[in-house]
Amino acid sequence: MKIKACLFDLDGVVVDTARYHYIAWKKTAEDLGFHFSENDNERLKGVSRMDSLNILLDIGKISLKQDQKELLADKKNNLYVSYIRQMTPDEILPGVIAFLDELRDNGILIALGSASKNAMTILELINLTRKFDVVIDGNKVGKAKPDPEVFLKGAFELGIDPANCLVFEDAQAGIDAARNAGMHIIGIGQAENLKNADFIIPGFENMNFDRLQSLYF
Ligand code: B16
Ligand code: MG
Repeated sequence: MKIKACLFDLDGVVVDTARYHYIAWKKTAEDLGFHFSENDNERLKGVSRMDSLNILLDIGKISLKQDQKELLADKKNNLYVSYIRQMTPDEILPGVIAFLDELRDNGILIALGSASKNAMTILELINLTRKFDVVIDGNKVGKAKPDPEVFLKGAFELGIDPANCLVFEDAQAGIDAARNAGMHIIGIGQAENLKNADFIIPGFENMNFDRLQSLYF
């Protein structure tokens, strides 16, 4: 059997937290005196908090010292956390719960591999923590995607060879990270935005264990 574990990204795969990130970054940019568009926000998907701030400052053509950047990143995060505090299980993307349950019923191990330092808070709020055997988030890794660390740690903690792991990712940085980890990859979203995945699906509504078997087993 080729696939023994599935690793899920969080933002854009399990839930759509990108919109909360966007309003918090938009406010941060406006406080600095420039506009930050939804299109600009696409560049931040899957990217760590500090790397996101660096991209934002680059767009606004602003240069700041490290300590100022840390204060700004904290401020943005406080705003973001105030938004996600209202999240409920209704925000889990369609088909996700059924697919996770089917994987478990078929003996496939499940991990979360997210760049977010807020991943545990989000999983608790949407009542999904217990569906994951292992959670690797932004607090557990030193190197951001596209470095493979987040997924390699997940595979290691599950005790599964990376070659038997399948990653679900919505961001190019995450697909590159999974590829760098030597794993199989299904991209979530539009093919034109995602390069180098094995397959692309729009979401989990039509995804099930039979389809997975037909693709990989
Ligand atoms: P935080 P993922 C990523 O989540 C988001 O896509 C990205 O926009 C965000 O900057 C990053 O988490 C860090 O999030 O500020 O909460 O630590 O897609 O890797 O689940
Ligand atoms: Mg993502």
